[in-house]
Formats: sequence, structure tokens, C-alpha cells
Amino acid sequence: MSRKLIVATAQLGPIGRDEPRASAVARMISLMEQAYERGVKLIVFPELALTTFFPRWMIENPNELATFFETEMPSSETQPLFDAGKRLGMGFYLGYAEEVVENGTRHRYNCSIIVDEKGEIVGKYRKIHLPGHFQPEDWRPFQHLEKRYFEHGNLGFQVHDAMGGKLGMCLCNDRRWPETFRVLGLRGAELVMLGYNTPMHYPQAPEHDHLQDFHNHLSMQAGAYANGCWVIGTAKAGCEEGCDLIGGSCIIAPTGEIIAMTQGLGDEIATAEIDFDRCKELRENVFNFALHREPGDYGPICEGAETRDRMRADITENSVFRAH
Ligand code: ING
Repeated sequence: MSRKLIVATAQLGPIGRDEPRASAVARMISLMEQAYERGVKLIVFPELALTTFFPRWMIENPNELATFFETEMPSSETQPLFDAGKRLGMGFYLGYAEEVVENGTRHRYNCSIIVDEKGEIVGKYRKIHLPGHFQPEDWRPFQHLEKRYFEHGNLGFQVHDAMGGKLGMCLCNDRRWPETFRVLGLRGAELVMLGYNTPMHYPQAPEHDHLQDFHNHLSMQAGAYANGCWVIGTAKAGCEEGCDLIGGSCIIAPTGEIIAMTQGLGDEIATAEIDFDRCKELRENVFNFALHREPGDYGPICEGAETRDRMRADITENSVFRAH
């Protein structure tokens, strides 16, 4: 029995700093209903899909910063999204800022979940590659304070059996690191879902600004091809609070081909039928890991943790997320 599924990338245009979650949720439900008309069973929303991309600002007031985080999922504000999924028989990937208390300590993560067609959360991921910086830097036209507001994700790269396939997740900057897709591929992912908020302007290397769309697709297409998996990447796009974010939300086949893509920078779906069984065309041949990989020669890929830990200790020492 073939394992085909009609899927959608559900791109969102800008979300205002003061836009209520109910507004973002209503916009996502509208995209779900459009997708339903096309027989979609699984839809992928962006990273931080409930709020504006708040790491672009230094937010001094802890009470204001707290307003960008979800302390429960679903909450009364997000429950309508779960209800719509159940009503439409549609699973979804949702990115949001998570606040949890574990052993009496508050932790904050840039997070995503998979919710199945019955409205059950079947997987959670916490962003591992946090880009940007910890201290605000006034030379920048906008900040990128993910290292300040979020902790390094502690759930690893996992694969979840749901919607008839093996589903993996990551978030935004993760897609630029081949290790992300390779770990998910080694764990059998047949579809990797990810959301992103990617500014067109990269302050440290403005000479690359015109390459942001290319690097976006290059990263995801390479990940799909080298691991024989489908990839759905979904943007929060457009000019959000004065910051231009790229679009280019797309569905990519295990061959690396982009088979569907959004055209604009607003709320928009692009859909396609995927077949999980097509992964075999790569995974049983050119990327037959058991037959062709040479892990004995890959040692350096897993070295360097001590340097990272030293740097991270410094960040945690000064962190704002330490419980007050
Ligand atoms: N955003 C960006 C991303 O990785 C970035 C940060 C932009 C890095 C451009 C490099 C170049 O797409 C997030 N949220 O990770």
C-alpha cells in the first residue's frame, strides 16, 4: 500500500509586535481551511508562528519578554488551532516560544511540535543551533538575541512515527547545518519539517544579502538529497516590524527537487502529494548508509564540544533566563 500524503507549507506574512495570538491563530486556521479544499492532511507553519520574531529586540522588561512565551500548549488561545486540525482531519507542525519549569527552574526554548490529525501532540523539538548573539550590539540595524532568550534545545533530533511516515523536525538555523539532516536521516526520517524567520539582511556579511533565498533552498535541498528525505520549509515572511524576512516556503522531494513553492511574502499555502516510499530511491542506492558511509573517517564532526561548553558556560553565567 503506497504511503502517499497531500501536504502543505503554510507561510505566514508579518506578525505585529502587538498582534494578539488569536489573530495569528485565525490566520493559520484560514490557511488550514484553504488546504483542506485541496485534500491536505499535514500542514507546516513557521518558526515562532504565534508572535512576532521578538529576538530582533533587546527587551529589558522581564514582564514584557514573558508575554512572548507559551506556558501551556494548547492554551485557550491556541486550542482553536487544535480544534480546527481535528475538525479538518489535518495534522500540523507549529513553531513557538516555550517556557517550562523543570525541577523548580524556569527554562525557555525555541520549540516546535507535531500535532496529529486527532489533535494529539506526538512530538516536540527544541532548537539546537541558536544563531545570533547574547549581548545587544548597537551597530546592528536589528538584534538577533536567540542566544539570550532561549536555551540550547535538550531533546536532540528525534523521529516520530505519525501520519503514516517517519517525521523529523528542526528549526530555522538548524537547516544550515548538514549534521541536522544527517542525524535525522540516520534515525530514519522520511520527512523533515521546519519553520524559519530569515532576515534578508545579514548584518555581519551584507555582501551575502542577495544570496539569502539561494542559501535557504541550498541548505534544505542538500539536506533532502543527501538523506533521501522529503523536506517542508515554511517561512514567516515579509516586512515584519521593519525587518524584511525572506519567503520561499517550499516542499522538496528526496531527489532535492523543489516541487512546490509559495510565490509571495504573505499568508499563502503551497501544496503537493508526497510519497514516503520514494525515499527508498536514494536510501537504498546512492545514500545507502550501511553500504557506503565511512563513519570511521568522520571523527572531527563530533569533536569540539569542550570549546562549545566553555563558551556556553559564559553565556549561561550571565543568562537572563536564570530564574530570578
Ligand atoms: N534565523 C536565521 C537563519 O538561520 C540567519 C539567522 C540568517 C543566519 C541569515 C545566517 C544567515 O535562517 C533564525 N531564526 O535562525
